[in-house]
Amino acid sequence: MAFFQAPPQLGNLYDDDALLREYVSRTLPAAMRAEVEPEYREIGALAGGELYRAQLADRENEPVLTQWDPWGHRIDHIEVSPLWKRAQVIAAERGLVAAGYEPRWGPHARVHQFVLNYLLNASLDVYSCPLAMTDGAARTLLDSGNQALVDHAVRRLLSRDPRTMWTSGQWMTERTGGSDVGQSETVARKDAEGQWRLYGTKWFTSATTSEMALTLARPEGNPPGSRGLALFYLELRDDDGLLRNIEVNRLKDKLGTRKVPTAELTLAGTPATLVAEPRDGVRAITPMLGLTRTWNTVCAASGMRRAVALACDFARKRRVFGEALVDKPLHVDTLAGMVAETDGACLMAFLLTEVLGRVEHARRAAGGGAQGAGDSYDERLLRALTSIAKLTTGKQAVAVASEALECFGGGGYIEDTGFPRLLADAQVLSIWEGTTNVLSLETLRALTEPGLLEAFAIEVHQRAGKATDPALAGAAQAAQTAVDRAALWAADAGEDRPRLEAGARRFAMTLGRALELALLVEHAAWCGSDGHGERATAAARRFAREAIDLTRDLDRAESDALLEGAGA
Ligand code: MFK
Repeated sequence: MAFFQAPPQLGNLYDDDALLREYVSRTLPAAMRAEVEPEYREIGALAGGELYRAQLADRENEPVLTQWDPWGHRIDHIEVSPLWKRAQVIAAERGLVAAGYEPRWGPHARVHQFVLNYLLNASLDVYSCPLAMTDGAARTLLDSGNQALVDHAVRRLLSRDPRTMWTSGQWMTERTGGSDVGQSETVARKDAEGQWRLYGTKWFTSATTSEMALTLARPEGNPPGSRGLALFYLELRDDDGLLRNIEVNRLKDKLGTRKVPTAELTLAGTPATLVAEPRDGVRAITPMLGLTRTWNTVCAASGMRRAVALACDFARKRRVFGEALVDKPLHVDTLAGMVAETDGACLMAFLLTEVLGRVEHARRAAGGGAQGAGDSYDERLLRALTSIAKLTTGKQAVAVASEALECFGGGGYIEDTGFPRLLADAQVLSIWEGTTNVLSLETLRALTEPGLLEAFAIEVHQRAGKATDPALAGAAQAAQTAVDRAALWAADAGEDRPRLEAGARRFAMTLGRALELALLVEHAAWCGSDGHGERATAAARRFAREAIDLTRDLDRAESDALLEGAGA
């Protein structure tokens, strides 16, 4: 009988995720757990079964832009994939954004929201993109103090009714680029009625099917640079459903995230509302940056878990050289490294959601917006942690997805298995919402505040210090030594800006990996005290064997020589 390879399958994504179940037990109060776990289990079954099958069946459906109707009218209609339409309904009904704002679970609201998203994300074809921006827009408007816009838009962004829920875009990137946003060329001008109108081109506008967007433009006469930009709110369509002086030039032909209708737009007098001051728009949109980077981190962890789950199931089914792959020592070694990286990324992602939840809960308790906040340790930690978590997990996600493709052999390189998408979709995670290098520099900036780096180091020491099992001692020590060396390097570099910048990525990545290792040790210590720590201890020990401390200075003259030889 001819041979046919059985493809890997997914089970219940909650029941099969030992780390997530342990994390939920460790972190959420028992009464809350009793209520939310049935939903996690239900969603785990949906995401690993019906939605995963729908995703494979939907593989070739991509968004389609129709610019003209049969009678010559410009319509710029974008039709999204069937799974995206379903995702829109699931997102509202499951509260994939709303759950983060509902006061019921107090400081745990964000953890709850992101457990839901972690479970669903990899089965919803990057619908996380509009959801992340929707979340970011809600936070930005709430922090802006613009009550009229809060009343008008935020309740729609946070609706649990698919008929009324809005999503939001975030339009920042122009032809001038997505990193140095201060170069933006879009101009804001008031018309005769005093209505602001925007003129310019937005080069990457993800999820152009959203109802509203937050965007940056320079009010005429303002100075150049980011201070002269202002933050604007706009609604894309009028009451007849027609775009308001917006032309969709084309959809972007991207490596991955193919289901996301990322477009290039011309704003030709688009009516818009000023969100806050007619300047300092970059500062005003930073809550959006924080939220989309948090989503990026959770989605990186979720994508890694998906890659590992498929690779592990494949290893059980695939037989080579007389044995299942899962019995081959070298393959086991490869998979184990992937699992340890994934566990570290997951704990980092959920730590970020914990801190975010605590910060927002404290703000709510203090009566609302961002004003008056910013002083607590959590608040100051959050900014640095957001960058460190995003840049660390973005790189891990690409590495694990790439390794997973290799685990499938040739099948990993064939589009209709669905596997190549794991890598193509992971690759964006280190590019959008701040590249690794931009976030490394942002980490330096966020940690220049007096005492914050020391506090970060204490955080790593305390978490790693929870290990009492001698089996964890080496891992704990590796985390503590790495963070200490990173802190020493920063102190030694002092005000030497070129040295700081050249080493910023190695510095930030060391902080990220040291914290992940400390979290793995802390988690293993908790699991051990609960009597089942073998798996978690193995994850910490395995992670510790990979590079944690990357801090070092490299010779600038040597780097220059290398670039010269390469034509730079
Ligand atoms: C699905 C489709 C996929 C398509 C492929 C993707 C292609 C790429 C798509 C994109 O391009 S997505 C857009 C991604 N872009 C970003 O995330 C922005 C990246 N750049 C940065 O993050 C820069 O650091 C930043 C734009 C913020 C630098 O801006 P500026 O012009 O140098 O301003 P500045 O002075 O650094 O910051 C302004 C204020 O914001 C300062 O506060 P003050 O006014 O009080 O001094 C900063 O401290 C504050 N700030 C900056 N970053 C912050 C922050 N505050 C809190 N958190 C932060 N992260």
